[in-house]
Order: sequence, then C-alpha cells, then structure tokens
Amino acid sequence: MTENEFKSGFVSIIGRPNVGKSTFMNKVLGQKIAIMSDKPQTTRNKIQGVHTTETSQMIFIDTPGIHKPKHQLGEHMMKVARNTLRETEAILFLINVSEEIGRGDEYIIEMLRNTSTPIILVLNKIDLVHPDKLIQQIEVYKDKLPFSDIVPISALQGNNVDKLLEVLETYLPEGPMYYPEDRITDHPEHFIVSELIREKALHLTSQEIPHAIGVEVERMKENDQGVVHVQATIYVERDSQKGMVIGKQGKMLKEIGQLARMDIQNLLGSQVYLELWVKVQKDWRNKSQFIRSLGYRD
Ligand code: GDP
Ligand code: MG
Ligand code: K
Repeated sequence: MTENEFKSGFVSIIGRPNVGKSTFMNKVLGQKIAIMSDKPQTTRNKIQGVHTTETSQMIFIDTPGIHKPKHQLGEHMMKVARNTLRETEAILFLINVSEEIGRGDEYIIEMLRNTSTPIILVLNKIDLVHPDKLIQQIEVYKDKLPFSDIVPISALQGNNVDKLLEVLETYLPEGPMYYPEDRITDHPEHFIVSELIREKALHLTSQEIPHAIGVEVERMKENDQGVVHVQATIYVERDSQKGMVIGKQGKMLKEIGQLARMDIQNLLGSQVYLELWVKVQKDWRNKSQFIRSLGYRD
C-alpha cells in the first residue's frame, strides 16, 4: 500500500471588487487564521492566507493590478500579473452571481485568455439568487474561457466552500508544507522568499550540498522607490560547502542571487535588490530551534 503524498501549492484569486474575495478567504481560514497581515503592504502581490489540512496546503495570493482599469496599468504590472497567474497551480476567478456580467469581469476574462493555468470559475453569492438565475449565469460565462471547473458557492454562508476546496486540492502537485501549520506571522513572504533562494542554491550546486543548505531571510524592506531590499543568509554545515556555494570569485553565489532575484520579483511584483550571505553553522539540521527559526517543520 502506498501512502498519498502531501500536496501543496499556490492559488491565485481574481475577481472585481465586492465579488466576495475577502469573505471567501475569511471563511476558508476561519478561526485558524494563519496569515492575514494588515501591515502596510511591502509587496503588491499579497498573500491572503494559508489553508492547511492533513493532506494539503494551499497558499492563496491575490493578483496585482487586476482591479485597475487598463489605462492605469503599466506594462510592468501587467507582466507581473501574468507571471503570477502562470506560476500558480490554479486560478480562482470569482464572480458575483447576483449581478450581470460587467466590464470588470470582461476585463479579467481578457486577461486570463491565454493563460495555461487551470481556471476555476467560482459563482459566489448563490444565496441571493434563484437556481434558475444561477443556471443562466453559467450559460453566460461557460464559453468565455475554457474553465477547468465551475463551482457555485456562498462565501458568506459557507455553502459549498468545502466542495471548492476539495476541487482545488486536485490541482495541487505533491509538495512540502511551506508554512508550519500554526504559523502566525506578519511576514509570510519571508519564508517563501527563503524557499526560492534555497531552490536556486540546490539547483546550481553539486549533489553533496543540498541537504546541508538552509536559508533565512533576515530583512525585507521596501524603499520609497518601491524597490524591495532583501537580506538573506544561506547556511551550510562546513567550510568546504561554503566555498562551493560562493564559487570561484563569487560566481556561484552571484548566479544563485540572479535567478532567485528574478523569482522574488515575480512573486512580490516589485523590483528587488537581493543581498546574499553565506555562513557556516555546524550541524544546523540538528538544532531544532534553529530549524524552526528558518520556518521548517520539525
Ligand atoms: P471583495 O472586494 O471581493 O474582497 O469582496 P468582500 O469579501 O469584501 O465582499 C463584498 C460584500 O459582499 C460584503 O458586504 C460581503 O458581506 C458580501 N458578500 C460576500 N460574499 C457573499 C455571499 O456569498 N453572499 C452574500 N449575500 N453576500 C456576500
Ligand atoms: Mg477584499
Ligand atoms: K504584502
């Protein structure tokens, strides 16, 4: 008998204002709010929350720039939005089923037109309409995009929200628990950013290093020009590994930094200045306190 692997991944939420995105997130997160930061936004690509069950973890993020009228949307933001959509496992496109389709909805449909990421149409506020109306709305929307699934819900009353989460889980690949289950933090981005850096370091360095690498993001701060300054440390166990991560004349570290920076920029929707350090911390894997400070599961 094989045991099913844990699944995890990112999910983007899109919908014009007032369709119920926040209500949906609140319903999903319930009392177990893992991540909901009301801090001034350091990034435009806000993590809305993390939903963890025994079998999966979904990280919900919103899509920057999606609510803005086209003329206000710079090319850069457009690109960021597209990248976000491409890099998530699924897109939840929320509409308000009690209102006729409007320009805001049409705009999002246009934006989603050439996305290869699975799109789930979520018809919200079913508590406000007669079932006939719901069927009518499905007719209006169903051919506008090749939706992977269509799920009616009431985010406010909670109807069918579990079903939506079940559907969503089928789109997640096998993956780690990115956030400890009970993590409460104002800086959820730190952990994801550290994972991105770790991934590059693992990818570029030789076989013997991987498990000895840990990454801690010490600081992320946006300046007045909107550039996010990220300071992070890559931890290794031995001096020899430090040498490998840094590379000849710093070449390896530079490459890790360049690749990670691009991913972080896509994630945050901001320009990023990445400062990377490498430190030897002997036996860091055995120090559970230390591991926890890096955000890993024990
Ligand atoms: P957002 O702008 O997309 O985040 O929308 P909000 O979550 O702030 O919701 C906008 C309004 O719609 C609020 O007054 C919510 O209470 C209401 N709302 C959200 N979901 C539902 C629903 O399923 N049914 C009803 N009747 N109202 C809802
Ligand atoms: Mg909202
Ligand atoms: K943020």
